[in-house]
Amino acid sequence: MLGKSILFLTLTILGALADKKFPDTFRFGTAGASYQIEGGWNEDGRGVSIWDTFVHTPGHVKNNATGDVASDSYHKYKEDVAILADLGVKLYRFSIAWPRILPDGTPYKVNQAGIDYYLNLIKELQANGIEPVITLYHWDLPQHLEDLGGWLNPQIADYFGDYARVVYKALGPYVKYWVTINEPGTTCTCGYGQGIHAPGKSLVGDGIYTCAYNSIRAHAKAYRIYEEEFKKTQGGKVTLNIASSWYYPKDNSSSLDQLAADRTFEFNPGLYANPVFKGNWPQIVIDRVANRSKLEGYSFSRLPVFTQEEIDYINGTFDFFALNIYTSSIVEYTDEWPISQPTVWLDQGTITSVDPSWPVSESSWLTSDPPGVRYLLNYIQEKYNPGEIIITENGWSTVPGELTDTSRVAYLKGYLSNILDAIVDDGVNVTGYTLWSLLDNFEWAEGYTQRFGIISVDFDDANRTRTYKDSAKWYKRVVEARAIVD
Ligand code: GBH
Repeated sequence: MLGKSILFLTLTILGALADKKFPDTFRFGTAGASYQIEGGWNEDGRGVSIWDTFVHTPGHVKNNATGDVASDSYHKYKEDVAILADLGVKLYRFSIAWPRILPDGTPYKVNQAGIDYYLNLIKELQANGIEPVITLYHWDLPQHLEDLGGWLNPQIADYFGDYARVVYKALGPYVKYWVTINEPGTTCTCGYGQGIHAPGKSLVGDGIYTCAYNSIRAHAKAYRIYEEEFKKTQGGKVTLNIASSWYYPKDNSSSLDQLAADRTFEFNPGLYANPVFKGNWPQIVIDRVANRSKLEGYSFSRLPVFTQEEIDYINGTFDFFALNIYTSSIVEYTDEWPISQPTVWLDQGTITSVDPSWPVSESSWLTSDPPGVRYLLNYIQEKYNPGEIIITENGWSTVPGELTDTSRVAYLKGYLSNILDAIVDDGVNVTGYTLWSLLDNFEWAEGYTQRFGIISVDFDDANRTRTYKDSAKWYKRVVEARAIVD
């Protein structure tokens, strides 16, 4: 009798699970980025980017791999779109290579061949009922602009604005979703802080903040240009995207750990989200950097000060929240670190770790904690009230050649079902999800040692043959059912 009722209960719960559907307002998709997939690095008038320079200098990337050919999507985009169509997805997020459009980054010379490539890609997508979500900047800065100081040069905001205008003009009639800058936090931390990404600068005490300041100003410029010159006729939406983990306090009952978790949020996603969604840097960041700068002997704060005019110009430059979420982190309070060589991590002043029970991917930084995404979505909705949230990246890395990618399916199943709960049970307005990534691709400093694709790419084959992994077959069924399937 008991056995029967348990069976009945189980079936009822399973039935309810299968009934839980992603609403019509929600669209599935996949994502990628120009330098990671295109190749064709010196074809048809494309200029040189900081990643070309970085990878062509030995010692920067595992096995000295390059994106010269990458997944060859510059030539194989039609095949890629056919895969997207087969998967049944409705969104495809890709980025524009700035030096393909403006070879040296400046608008005096527009490379029509570059524009045509993206026009053709968009045409192919739309013929298959797939909507483009376009990132203007996913890290391939024209080398000429880096020679001028890159993201440390305040004028980068004007250069970026001019570039954005050229792209809006050429592609805007066909595009409704724009992301200005992909994860400025990663550019600033990895490119101008740790030096592990192009342009390879290690400026951990101040360069990261200068880069953050200029990235936010550049984003705002591109947003305002769209708003003033294109929005009325093109009717699209613009935002920047922000990578965030979910931050748990180490001890739930410790208010100091809770304080530390909040502070870690503000020093990472908050540094970029606050100026755009609320106005100015997070106060806790302003206070802490000013205080430590003073103790270090500075007469000013290492965190650049926004003028009131800048605060007003930047505040509100979003039409939705674009979130990249991969993992969670556990945060512990600690006493103030002693004064020594300044770094943003000393400014933050917390201890972070991961739970040993969380599955670890091929990339050691990436562990799986599915409930984290539900907490984070609720937190973002509440804190920033963005109206609409699109998850522009979420994914998992496995070893090269693995087609039976059980760990990726487990990861995606966990994250997607928590996203579904956030939408259905908590009422968070998530309208899209572009899984990272469609294809195996050039994973930055890791080269080709880690594979994020749901489609495998054979990088030893000149043809860059594409093969479905189990996760792609699974995702296709999810998209079709609009529900979590086994
Ligand atoms: C995304 O960043 C990127 O937008 C995308 O291009 C990339 O392919 C994808 O992730 C997968 O990595 O080496 O320990 O210092 C996600 C945020 C920030 C996570 C940099 C990895 C380096 C960690 N990433 N971080 S470590």
